[in-house]
Amino acid sequence: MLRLDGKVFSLERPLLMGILNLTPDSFSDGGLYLDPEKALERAREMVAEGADILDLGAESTRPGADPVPVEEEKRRLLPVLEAVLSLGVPVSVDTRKPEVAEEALKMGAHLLNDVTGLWDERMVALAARYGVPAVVMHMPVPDPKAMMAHARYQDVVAEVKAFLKAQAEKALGAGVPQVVLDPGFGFGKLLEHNLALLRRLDEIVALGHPVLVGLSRKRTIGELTGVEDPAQRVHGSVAAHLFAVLKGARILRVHDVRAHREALRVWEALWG
Ligand code: HH2
Repeated sequence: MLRLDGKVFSLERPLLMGILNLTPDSFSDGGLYLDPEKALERAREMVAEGADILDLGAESTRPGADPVPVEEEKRRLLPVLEAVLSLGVPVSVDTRKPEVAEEALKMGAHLLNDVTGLWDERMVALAARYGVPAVVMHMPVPDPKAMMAHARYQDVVAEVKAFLKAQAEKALGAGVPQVVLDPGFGFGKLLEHNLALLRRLDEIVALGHPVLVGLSRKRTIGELTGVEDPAQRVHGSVAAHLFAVLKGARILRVHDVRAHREALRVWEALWG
């Protein structure tokens, strides 16, 4: 189960985390939601389409992305966060900066999504102090600019699993109430690594924490389908995510909430 915002999600049914990128340069939707009005409209739409959680990010972490200064990230994020917190669904904040995370948690964000796997000890301390669960995601180095140069593994599943286990234990030992594990698809990983992680996702699920996957519109989907435009990669994304659910994933981080909600309805009817 997952406790968020005073609610308990049993995780018998997978949850959909709707992505809201408040950036000019995200790989699939950069610039669409820079205007706070448009961002709020999209947040409302995702809730209506069936999002269980909203994930707000104001810095692209695509391969090679330039870092965004703290003040700029806060300027993009905080006004929209305030409005989205009133929509009645749990809100996650996607940031790797403790200064941004602290402001967001003070305002009432319910989940900390740090793509660096809580590399900075201050992130662990913040999740513990504010009593919120944290997503522990794998990336080989905590730097989107440099990560693809580190896409070298002997056994990617074993290495990712060992990292997640160690970071989860550290966080829980420091008082973080719960962790969600994420293999970090595309973060310092090539197609072969992403496929191995998906095929053997059950090995990460076996660590005993809820598992989140984020393959939405990513390059892996483009490579498998031949679809160049990330915004058109919805069908491949749904297929990959349903496979992840079969392997035990319980949270899907997606741009296309409606398509995933419809797919999950069919899936759930079949599985009972
Ligand atoms: N992927 C992205 C960003 N945050 N967080 C988690 N936990 N897992 C992911 O796989 C993940 C993530 C990248 O996707 P997106 O936010 O659409 O793009 P960008 O980083 O360009 O804004």
